[in-house]
Amino acid sequence: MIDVNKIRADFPILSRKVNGQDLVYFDNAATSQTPNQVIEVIVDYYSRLNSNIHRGVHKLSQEATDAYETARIKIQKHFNAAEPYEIILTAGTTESINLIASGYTKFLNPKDELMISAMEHHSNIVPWQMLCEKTGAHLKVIPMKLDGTLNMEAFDKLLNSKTKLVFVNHVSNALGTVNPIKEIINKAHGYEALVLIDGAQACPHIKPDLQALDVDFYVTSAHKLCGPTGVGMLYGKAELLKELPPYQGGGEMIATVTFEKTTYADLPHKFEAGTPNISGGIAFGAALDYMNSIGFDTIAKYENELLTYCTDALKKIDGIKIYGEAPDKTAVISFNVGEIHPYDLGSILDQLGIAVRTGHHCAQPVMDFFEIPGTVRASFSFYNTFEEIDRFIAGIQKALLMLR
Ligand code: C6P
Repeated sequence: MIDVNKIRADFPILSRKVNGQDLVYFDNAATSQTPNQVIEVIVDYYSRLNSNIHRGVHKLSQEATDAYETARIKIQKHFNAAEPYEIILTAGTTESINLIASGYTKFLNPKDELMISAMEHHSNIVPWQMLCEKTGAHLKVIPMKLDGTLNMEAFDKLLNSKTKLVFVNHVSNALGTVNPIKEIINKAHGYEALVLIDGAQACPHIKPDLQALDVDFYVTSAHKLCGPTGVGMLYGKAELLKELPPYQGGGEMIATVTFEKTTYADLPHKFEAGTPNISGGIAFGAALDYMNSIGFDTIAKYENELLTYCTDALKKIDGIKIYGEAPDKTAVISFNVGEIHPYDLGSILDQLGIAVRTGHHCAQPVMDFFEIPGTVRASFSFYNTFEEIDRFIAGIQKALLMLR
């Protein structure tokens, strides 16, 4: 059982007022809020440890390095990666994907095919289009169905011996659909294709076991799971990461440098050029500790209750259309009411202190599929309450009186 009042006390932002009202924060899929336990780690870092890592003989540098590398081990253990050096700390999901896309430039040719799904975030579309432009490889798209699930029969037909890489999100940010990634990975491996899973929207709700999944690459951002912005993870199987060239050149990623030749550092440092987001990495570890102290099963169960409660209430509203009704969904509801523009509804909700996201959610192909300009998206976290959903529903009713 979740003690939501106790949990809410950990999040200072949840007690602030917005437009004179108590904040209702339903934009968790864009970024989650940060508990004191994570904020304190960042303050502690700048108050006690601030120094550069992996470089200094002095005490501060050693302590900061220890804290950073301890965080890497926490991340490794959380995701059940085989080795800490399979965890590359990046600026987030977007950078992790670009790192892989840049690395595969030298391995692809015009005969090769890459595959994405129809429900990807732009971060898992554009880097692959850029890679295809550079290499002449072809990008294929796994279509989706009207309920917001992937068309797996079409996936089976698209897969072939030319398929080299498959990129699919674990959970769709626009629809909340949980995709059958284990099945996708197994089928792709049957054709010796590698799989990258975009876990940005899954990790706040699901604890993936990367070795059990046998996934080749898995990426996520700390800010979606109670951590800070500007830090995230690229997991890759060691043998795959070793054969990829570095993404950026600079300090920390080298073994030796002369004007004639540079040799590169071992994993993970080969992919971590320059001074990283040190406090962010340490706080990423603290955020995982925090979420694990509540427990991912507890989180998923409670969020699912919020999702069902809100979906049932929304369905009673005249003219509502919910996009994405997959049987397996995280706590995300995308919807429109009649012809009302999502921006208008979102703006009135904001006046009432209720934060939702409106627009295409960086997933324009999903909007094109449903032939709409955008949706209103409410996304819940384990610190949200049923009372907040009641206020949200009342807010929509009030907005409809003004807009209809
Ligand atoms: N989606 C949303 O409101 P970054 O910005 O690198 O931390 O994450 C990018 C990203 C990649 N994949 C998926 C599935 C995502 O949902 C996101 C971020 C936010 O839906 C902000 S656009």
